Amino acid sequence: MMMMKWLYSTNHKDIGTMYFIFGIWAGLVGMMLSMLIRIELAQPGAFLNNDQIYNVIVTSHAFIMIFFMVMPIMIGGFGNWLLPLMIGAPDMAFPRMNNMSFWLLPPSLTLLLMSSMIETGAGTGWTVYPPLSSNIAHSGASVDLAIFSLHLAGISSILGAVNFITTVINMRSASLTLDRIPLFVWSVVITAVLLLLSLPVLAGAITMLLTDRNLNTSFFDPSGGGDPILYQHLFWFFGHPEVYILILPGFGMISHIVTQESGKNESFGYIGMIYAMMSIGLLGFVVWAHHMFTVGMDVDTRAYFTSATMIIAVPTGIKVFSWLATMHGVPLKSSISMLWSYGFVFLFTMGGLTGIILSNSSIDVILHDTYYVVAHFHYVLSMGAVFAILAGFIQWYPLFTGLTLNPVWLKIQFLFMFIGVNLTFFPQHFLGLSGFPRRYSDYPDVYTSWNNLSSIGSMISFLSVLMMMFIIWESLISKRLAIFPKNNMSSIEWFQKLPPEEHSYSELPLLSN
Ligand code: HAS
Ligand code: CU
Repeated sequence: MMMMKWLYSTNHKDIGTMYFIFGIWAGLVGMMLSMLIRIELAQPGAFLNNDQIYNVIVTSHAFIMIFFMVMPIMIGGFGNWLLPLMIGAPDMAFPRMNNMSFWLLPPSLTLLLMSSMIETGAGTGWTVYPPLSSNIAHSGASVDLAIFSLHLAGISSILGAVNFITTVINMRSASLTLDRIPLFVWSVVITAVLLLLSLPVLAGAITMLLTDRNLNTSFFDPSGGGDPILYQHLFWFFGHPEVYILILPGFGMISHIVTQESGKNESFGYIGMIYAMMSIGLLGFVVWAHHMFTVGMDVDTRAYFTSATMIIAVPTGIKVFSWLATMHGVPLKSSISMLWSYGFVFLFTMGGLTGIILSNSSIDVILHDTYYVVAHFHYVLSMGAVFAILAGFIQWYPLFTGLTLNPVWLKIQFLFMFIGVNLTFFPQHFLGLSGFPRRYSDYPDVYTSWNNLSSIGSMISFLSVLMMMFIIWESLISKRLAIFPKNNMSSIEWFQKLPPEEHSYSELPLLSN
């Protein structure tokens, strides 16, 4: 039965495909929520007329984009599809656990959506800080459902992480020594280690919050000897590694695409790239309090977290300059996946530089909880992570489907999205610098112009996403088969003609680095 094929699937490609479909659907929901945010903020005065609802929308937007769009697509979609192929493994190490990782996500997303539909919703922000998230400011079951949602998503990711790590350790072909494993595979393994070490801490924090809310513990309640700052430490010990979880697989994909499209055999500084990702992963665990500079931290602790954070610019710089060096010396190529890669390198670096500015504790005391932070993380996410996803999707679409996308339309779509996201998020730097706070639904007149421009930008990005959906739909109905230049065959012919033992994916020009 057709339904059983998907429900019971143990095949890494089918599971990868399900992750893509799930992630794209969640991405559309997340985008709708973001449009509501930009409509509310397009001009002074109320649109929703309810600040709690506004905050619920902001909270679900973040949760959905992080846990149900970027992570499922990057790790679940690209990881499942590409990682076994790139290491010559027949499938993942634990195929049935792989099925469970995926199927935990729909119930998790359902719980999150339900939390918004009952009572007042969880208007806590994705950080879920007490006392706002405690049972006085958020009575009712909404926050509890959001916590359960995170529990399930966390279990899904931990199982996935175990699976990827085991697969790469046990199932790679004998010739793949550690210094030959493709960079995308390295990036997923490092991401998996980060997940494995950070998610249990989040699980602990939200479970303590759950018992504070329902069982009269007081981990985070000073009236019972607890401390709300403890929650912030636990959350950010997870939260900072999480932001690298969101970008590292993208780093891996960009390395492959840049190398491939520049016609080189390997990435510039391949070994350095591995050490850079390992350093970013390691350092990511010792910088968490740069999110908490305003809690009343002593000056030495501030100095430490500022310096440790800034050091991450070194390995990240190694990555940026290695991508540039990989592109160096050959004529600039304007294939679509390469356009997204140029965009990625440029705009991710912009977002990284504003991160360095925020890492200065004395500056952060001014900018914390303003739109400057919002601008920073949308440059590294909406233009870093999302650009990497689009680059990868376009690069490997022929492998996934055997079909081709219309390159002319894709180029126009890239232009729309490039203009849209920059128009949306660049003005947010100015808003932040002039003191416009995050998570507020209204503002005085002075902030109107930049907010209005930002909302117009978001409409342009919205249009570009509609264009992308049309381009994919057009490709699926017109069924133009992809031709692999090496043997001049379509992917279907290629599979049919070769005996299975010769299905070596290194034959595929699309994967050959
Ligand atoms: Fe960040 C807040 C600092 C990278 C995501 N970040 C966030 C939030 C998110 C996020 C989601 O220190 C908000 C969380 C919330 O809801 O409150 N971030 C950094 C730094 C880096 C960084 C230093 N962030 C990321 C990535 C993300 C991400 C990657 C997701 C994909 N971030 C912060 C800080 C806050 C913060 C503060 C808290 C703000 C607040 O008040 O709440 C680095 O990893 C970036 C390294 C990359 C580069 C660019 C390439 C490097 C080159 C080398 C030369 C550059 C040098 C620097 C030597 C630096 C090219 C020179 C400096 C100049 C300014 C010229
Ligand atoms: Cu951080």
